Amino acid sequence: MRFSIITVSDSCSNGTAVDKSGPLLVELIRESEKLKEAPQVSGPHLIPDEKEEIVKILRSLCGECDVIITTGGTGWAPRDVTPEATNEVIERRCGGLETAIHVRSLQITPFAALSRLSAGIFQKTLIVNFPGSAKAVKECWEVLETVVDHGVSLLI
Ligand code: MTE
Ligand code: CU1
Repeated sequence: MRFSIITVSDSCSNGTAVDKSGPLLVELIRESEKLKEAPQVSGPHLIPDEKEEIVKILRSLCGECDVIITTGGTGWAPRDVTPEATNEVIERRCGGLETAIHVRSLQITPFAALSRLSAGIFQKTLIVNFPGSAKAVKECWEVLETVVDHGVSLLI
């Protein structure tokens, strides 16, 4: 399975903060013991919180990977637009996956209610938004890693 990781963050993309979540997610995927086959992982690609830039990179990565995971930009701040960009690209919403992530996350923190994360399919590629913190990335990956092999096998 081919994964691409996108970190959506103004401060990380302009160099005023260091991206921790993107590299952590790459490592979690590479070291996953639940995936049936060794994954290929590209990224993290660093993108500012600009809807058109997010749409552009999502469209360009779709042809070349099975799963795109974004981290960041899912909250309530005015510049949090990752779900809107994702919704512009996807053809079919994966509401069950969104719910699974939310249910698990809410067992850990009530602040999970503040994420507007989206998940859906464009052609044969799954796109999933995770929140931006390293903690959230780890928790959300634990949900996705359990179902992603079976899910992606259905896309082909
Ligand atoms: N989900 C999980 N599993 N764990 C978390 O710590 N943090 C929440 C929420 N979802 C969190 C979580 C918080 S505090 C916010 S503000 C939102 O995700 C949005 O985060 P984002 O703007 O970085 O995407
Ligand atoms: Cu928060």
